[in-house]
Amino acid sequence: MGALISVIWSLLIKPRNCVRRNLQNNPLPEVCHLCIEERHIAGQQVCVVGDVHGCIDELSELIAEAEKKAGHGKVVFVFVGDLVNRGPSSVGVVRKLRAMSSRVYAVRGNHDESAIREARKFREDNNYILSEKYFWVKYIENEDFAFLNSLPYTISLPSLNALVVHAGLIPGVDLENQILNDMTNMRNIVHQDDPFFPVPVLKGTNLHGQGDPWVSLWPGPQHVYFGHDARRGMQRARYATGLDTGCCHGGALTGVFISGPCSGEFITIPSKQPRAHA
Ligand SMILES: [Mn+2]
Repeated sequence: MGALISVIWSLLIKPRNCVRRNLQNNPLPEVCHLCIEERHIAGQQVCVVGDVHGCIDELSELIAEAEKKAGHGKVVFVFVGDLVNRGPSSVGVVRKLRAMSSRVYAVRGNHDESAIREARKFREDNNYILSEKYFWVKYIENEDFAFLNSLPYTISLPSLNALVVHAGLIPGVDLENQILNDMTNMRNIVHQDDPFFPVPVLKGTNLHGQGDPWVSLWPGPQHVYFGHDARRGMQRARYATGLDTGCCHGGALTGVFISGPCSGEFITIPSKQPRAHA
């Protein structure tokens, strides 16, 4: 019976969920869901870092602080995305992370996705008019562009039972069948009645006023580390940790160790950016 329901479910739901393109029409990365095996992080401590948004000084401080705790060259950093836009140096952040390549992983956020779109359009047509928010994409090199394009939608670390995504995930849906735009944008989940299915379908939304925080419905057992929700700020649920503490709005840049002797330790770098008006 379970198998039958699952087949019917996949026929009815999967074709709709299986969105193989993002809303920005960007090419998909070679790997949408990256898996970091235990051997890739052997002898290292993993530190997951919240939304950087071009805040290069705070990023440098956080990296230095993490290496002070765990040892120089002994930290693998995993970023929850939104590396760029808003802060003082998106190009600087991309270059710094590229320079640390073998010890840096990142998922893509909605700002990375839209920056890829703008960079792509500008590179196709140098007369393309960039809005002020994206002026910086004029200055990226081919390697910077390739770095942004390579960002996956999720990173899993099975040996740590951890999963990293920018915005959120719909419970009960395989990674391969998550909607790309949800993973970069959702904050809440709404329950939508579906005439073809006996129980309401869960849908992601980025609107704060609708539905429930997705974290409140995430059942584990994987622990999800995410960003994208500066308004809710630090979120610490049993199976999810939200790390967007609004660095670009004058808050802080937050990182947390998820392995090794420093496991569970947070690093908080106060922002140097002006406090945003509410
Ligand atoms: Mn975001």
